[in-house]
Amino acid sequence: MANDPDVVVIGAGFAGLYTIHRLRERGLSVHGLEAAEGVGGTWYWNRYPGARCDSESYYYCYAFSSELEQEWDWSERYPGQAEILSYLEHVADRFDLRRDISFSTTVVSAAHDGDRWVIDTEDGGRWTCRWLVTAVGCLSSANVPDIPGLESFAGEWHHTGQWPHEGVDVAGRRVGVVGTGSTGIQAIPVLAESAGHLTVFQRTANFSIPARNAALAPEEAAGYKADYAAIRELQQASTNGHPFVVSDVDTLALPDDERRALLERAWERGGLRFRAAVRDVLTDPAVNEETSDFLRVKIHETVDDAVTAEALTPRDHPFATKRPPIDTGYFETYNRANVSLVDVRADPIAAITPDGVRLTSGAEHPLDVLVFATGFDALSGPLLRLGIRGTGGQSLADAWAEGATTYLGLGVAGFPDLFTITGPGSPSVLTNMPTSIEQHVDWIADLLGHLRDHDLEAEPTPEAQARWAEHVREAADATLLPQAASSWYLGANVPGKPRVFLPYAGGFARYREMCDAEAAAGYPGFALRARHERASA
Ligand code: NA7
Repeated sequence: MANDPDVVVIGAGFAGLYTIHRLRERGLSVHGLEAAEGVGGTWYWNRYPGARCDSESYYYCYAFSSELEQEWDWSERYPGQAEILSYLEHVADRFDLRRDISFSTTVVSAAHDGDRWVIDTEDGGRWTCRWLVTAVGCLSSANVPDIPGLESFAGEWHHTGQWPHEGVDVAGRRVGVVGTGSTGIQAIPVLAESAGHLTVFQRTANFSIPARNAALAPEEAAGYKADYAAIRELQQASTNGHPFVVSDVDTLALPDDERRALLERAWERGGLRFRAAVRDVLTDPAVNEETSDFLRVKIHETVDDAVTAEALTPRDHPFATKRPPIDTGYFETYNRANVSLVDVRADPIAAITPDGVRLTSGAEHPLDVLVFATGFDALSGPLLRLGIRGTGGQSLADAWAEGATTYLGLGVAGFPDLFTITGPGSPSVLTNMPTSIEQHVDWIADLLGHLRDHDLEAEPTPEAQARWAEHVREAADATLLPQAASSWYLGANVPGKPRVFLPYAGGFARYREMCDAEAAAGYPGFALRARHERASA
């Protein structure tokens, strides 16, 4: 039947593309709905200057096809946005995925009618399916601050996650950037190179580690290709889905000079491996404080002006309790004559005027271009805007009024036959995303196979969901992560959003084992009902 596949998958980024491929292999009919004009998800939208992945290219990619691993050549240690987008376009073509995707198709509602999902799209289309899989990403709902007067701004403004395809001409112009998360830290050095003047509006000073990005030498790339079996094994056994192990050295037991040398070596190596080099950095306050201090000194050594250096030095949260950015020349950028820093925690933005930004003190900052690097309504935001309604017409927004809860991050009680790839309560943003995505999609594919073979529908039980929510909270509380009051992990960046720690902090390998155990035990956390029972009820 037209517009009635077995499965509708929303989104055509890393998650949606693999879902289509994997479910087809399972013999299911599947169709993708994608708001963008092309594939790519995050890498379709985030085209801001400097957009780059913080995972290394040789493992920020799919593992499901060894042919794909061997044929694709990455050019840099950290892949840039355009290169990742080309990779995903290649995957879409190579596995002939586009024929089952409707592009420029935005979902406005998805309701379970007791037997099937009915999905309506903005262009008036309607799709029905037995199983609905969301592949909408964790960071796809842009958070544009509600600042009075924005509509009056005479210049141009953009959120980094909705960057114009044709680019933005900043040459010689007065540019303002609001936000110093991973995105701002990537964009600021690149914008500073061509802007006439760049003003950074910083609310929270951030730690950042040098990425040490470089071209990937052919012999290094060949080495990874030869070693993929071992690399993938390491990823599967890891805490964060990265192919490196967390150090087992007890840093506090080391003499001062050796401890210092360990941190210096990690700093020189750079990237997210820095965190893995320091055991217990996220669980032991003393280890964290030592590491945070090391990084604070680095900022003061890098930034010439002492007042600016201190303003850039984070003192309100332990290192890595907010997502730790990695950078190329971020702190150095503040030594340029055309860059200035404004502390908007001390003097908050009061309004946007036709000319620029006005602070609470009355200070004016005239601008031609205003860039919001202000992040996303993370994890739950992309799901809530789909207008999902489950049993009895209950909306997902109502179900999550006190905060997003799921079972394993994969499904929600009251929403039968809905599966959420990298949903709230899964390791997701604390891991290398393609690794978590493949694990989720494979698990969902197995469950759908089981449901099809036995003509069942599935929905998490409220009890299993409550237990999982408690476990997610405990896993976060066992770390220092909840100490960052302004973290988007907690929903703190979006006014009015319930404060619930959203990702699962218990580690990827442990999580994968729990998912496998759930499947091996016959899915005890799910109510599995014969479909005819509901139909005749
Ligand atoms: P983030 O990490 O949420 O960073 C957003 C930044 O914007 C952060 O510095 C915020 O300060 C700041 N912000 C947000 N709203 C405001 C307002 N109203 N006024 C001033 N400053 C504001 O988003 P990113 O895009 O950088 O990174 C998201 C993830 O994408 C990243 O971690 C990677 O996983 C990829 P705050 O810290 O909230 O005080």
